[in-house]
Amino acid sequence: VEASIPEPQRAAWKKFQAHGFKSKDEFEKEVVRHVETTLARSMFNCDETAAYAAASLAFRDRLITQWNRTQQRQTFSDTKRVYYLSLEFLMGRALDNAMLNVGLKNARTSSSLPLILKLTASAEGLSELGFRIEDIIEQEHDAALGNGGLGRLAACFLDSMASLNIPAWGYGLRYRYGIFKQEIVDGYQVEVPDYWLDFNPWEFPRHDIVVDIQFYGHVRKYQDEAGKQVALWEGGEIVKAVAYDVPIPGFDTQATNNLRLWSSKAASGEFDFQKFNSGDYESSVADQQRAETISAVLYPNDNLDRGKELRLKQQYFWVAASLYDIVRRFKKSKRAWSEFSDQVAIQLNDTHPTLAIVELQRILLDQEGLEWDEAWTIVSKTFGYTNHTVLPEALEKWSVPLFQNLLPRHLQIIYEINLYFLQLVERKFPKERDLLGRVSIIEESQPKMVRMAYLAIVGSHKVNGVAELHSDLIKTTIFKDFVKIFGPDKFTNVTNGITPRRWLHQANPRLSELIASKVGGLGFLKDLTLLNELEKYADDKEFKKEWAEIKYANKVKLAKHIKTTTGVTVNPSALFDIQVKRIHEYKRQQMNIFGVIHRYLTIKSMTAEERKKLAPRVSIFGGKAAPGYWMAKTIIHLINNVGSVVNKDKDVGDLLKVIFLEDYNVSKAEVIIPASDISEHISTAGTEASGTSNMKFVLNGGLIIGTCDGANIEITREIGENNIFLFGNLAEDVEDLRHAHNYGSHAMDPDLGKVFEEIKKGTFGDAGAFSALVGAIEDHGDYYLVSDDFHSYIQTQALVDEAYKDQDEWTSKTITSVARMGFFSSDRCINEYAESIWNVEPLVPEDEGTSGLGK
Ligand code: GL9
Repeated sequence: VEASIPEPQRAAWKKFQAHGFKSKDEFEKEVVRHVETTLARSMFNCDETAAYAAASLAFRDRLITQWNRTQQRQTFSDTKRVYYLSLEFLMGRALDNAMLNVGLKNARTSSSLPLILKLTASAEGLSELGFRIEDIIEQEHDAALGNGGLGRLAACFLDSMASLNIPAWGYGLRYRYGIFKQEIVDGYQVEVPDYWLDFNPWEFPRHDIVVDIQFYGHVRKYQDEAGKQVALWEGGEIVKAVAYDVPIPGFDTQATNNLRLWSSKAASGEFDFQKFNSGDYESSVADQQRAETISAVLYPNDNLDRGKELRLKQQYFWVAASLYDIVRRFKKSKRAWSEFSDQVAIQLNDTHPTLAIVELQRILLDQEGLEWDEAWTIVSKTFGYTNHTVLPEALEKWSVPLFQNLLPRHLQIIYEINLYFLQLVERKFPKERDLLGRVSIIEESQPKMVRMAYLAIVGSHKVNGVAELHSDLIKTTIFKDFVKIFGPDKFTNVTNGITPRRWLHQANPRLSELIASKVGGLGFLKDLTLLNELEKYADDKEFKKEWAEIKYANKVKLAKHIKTTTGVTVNPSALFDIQVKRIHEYKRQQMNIFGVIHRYLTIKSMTAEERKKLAPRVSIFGGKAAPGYWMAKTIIHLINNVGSVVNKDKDVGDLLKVIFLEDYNVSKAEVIIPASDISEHISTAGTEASGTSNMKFVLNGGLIIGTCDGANIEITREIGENNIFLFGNLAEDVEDLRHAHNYGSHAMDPDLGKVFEEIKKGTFGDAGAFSALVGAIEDHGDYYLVSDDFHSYIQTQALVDEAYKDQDEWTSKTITSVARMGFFSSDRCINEYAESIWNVEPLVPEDEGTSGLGK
């Protein structure tokens, strides 16, 4: 309060406050100012990098004033806030998004035109200064602080929360190295560090917001004067958490939320001078480096828990700093502790932040002096937990000895939480002795383990899965006992969604504008269900022509990218078949490449006449394998080897090309997704919790081939069975099939058998390199049911070929599908969280409501 400007001086202040750009000139003026003053360059040495920097800084200045006002508004109105705790935020690029979201608000009228104008204005402004906006946008390095779907979902949620005016903060880690950059060398994946912070205009270091984080040490228990048992966590070491803020602008609103990322720093700040002066140079910097290691790297695993101590350190570091911040903010309101969960909702993105439950209980007990029950009531009303996988290898467990050493007080609290929980279970189900062992937060193994998902369930008021099938599966499999204990209402579903701003408007501007011309402007970007107006154009000749032209142009763009990055020429008229996602056996890229080999063998066996009838296809793959996931790396190797054989085979020509795109990431996805005809979402039924790229592909006018898994099921329900190519066994049959593989006879699919023979012959390079990949299916139980699904996969691909020959009908299907995709906006998703889990209301800025975009 002391820091605020006195009333009489505020008028002067307001007069000079920054606002959104009122005109193109104003934007240009700011770009030039940043080039000449901030960057200390001139028109004689302003390259694209400098132009990117200056344009970003110009928009950043605007963002930060919006950000400040949003924060003030939230503080004054004293409303409930949401805190989204995620170890991953896969943001991608920010400039394009900032250009879309930063307002020329005052210039708005009652049509959606100003929005389009605004973008044209930025583009024209840059062009007047001698730059192409596309090239400037390309200069930005992706913020790749995530692995895949889980991290990108968090980024979409931030966009939706800001756009819906929900007072929300993201909390994460500011990794010095994001997900590694992938290079393909001689067909193999090579990992290169992603040093992305060289120049990052989108973050604001807050050197005044620093939190001390404690590790190791011991717990001393004693009775205070009043006779109360007190626990003191003492000793150990301190690391500092420094806040970096990233503004998150909403679309068509002034609201700008905050993403706070923590960076670790040695407590002393500098290296130890005493050690330095006494000649101990090495250890003087060692402490500093050890502290900075905590936020140095993102763990590159997808759907896998590795249980490394540094990872647990990261988790506690981030959770403790975030909770300190949240509690400090709450305490400023001077409310009673009993009102905490009326003011604060914390969402746990997977089990990674589960320690937050324990940390809040510790703060309330040890620092604020609340009684256990009072504290626990507050804690368990505050948290919600989202589960993102049923794969057993991904469910986090931490060894008790590791915990004991690193976080001794937290381990005590976990034991106590478990004790009270097990007592409750025993009271409810006195006869079921086995149940206690099954649901205990502590697994009685050697060594004992803390089961983080169980802790998250016990400490949260709601648990949700991310698609209908997935939410049903967690209730009937991994968390079955907990449904019995807490009742079914604690468990719910929120089907994932994607932001249409990035995944339609930014990635596919021409399609977005064509849609806007038919559905009454860009309002569909705020209410995606408005897309259903498109359905009446599914048979409109003129519209279909434009629609198909845009798809073709997007394919030409991708073909150029393929040419420059791989040297291979592909025909944009061929069917583009795309599978881009993390490489994982459960996602079954191996089935796709086996299918490609089958296609190749078929082509080779045909006469020239027969070949003429075939539909040409380009099979495109992309995705990273975790560096330690050998089988996934073998799949990448096979794809590349098949490509190098097929792509130069004269018999094949344009009929088949096989491409592996290096270093798949968010900005590449924005080019790849709009260019697809068909995309593959072919996980073993019951393994892909939701998938979100399936939604992106359909929204961009591509059809999908997929299994009855994750959100594919709901996509089918929305767009209709005729508009999707479904195949394969159902989730309910998987267990029996696996059992039969292991205990019955397991006959290989004959077509797959031929594919394997060819691999073993050495057609695609040294057969030994692929023996484990083939062996996993032939000899080791085929856990992912590749052989079981292969026949129906091949048959369904043949249906795709047939359907693609009727271009007219194909185009109609894609239009109908897009028209029916309204449900999959992350706005819908966030509204569901807000209503059924967080109980928060939007806080609409007073000067809003003039855009004419509605809703
Ligand atoms: C994932 C699931 O595998 C996906 O099916 C789901 O769409 C996303 C978002 O809910 O979550 N769970 C998971 O661990 N990952 C997912 O993508 N992997 C990572 O991205 C680390």
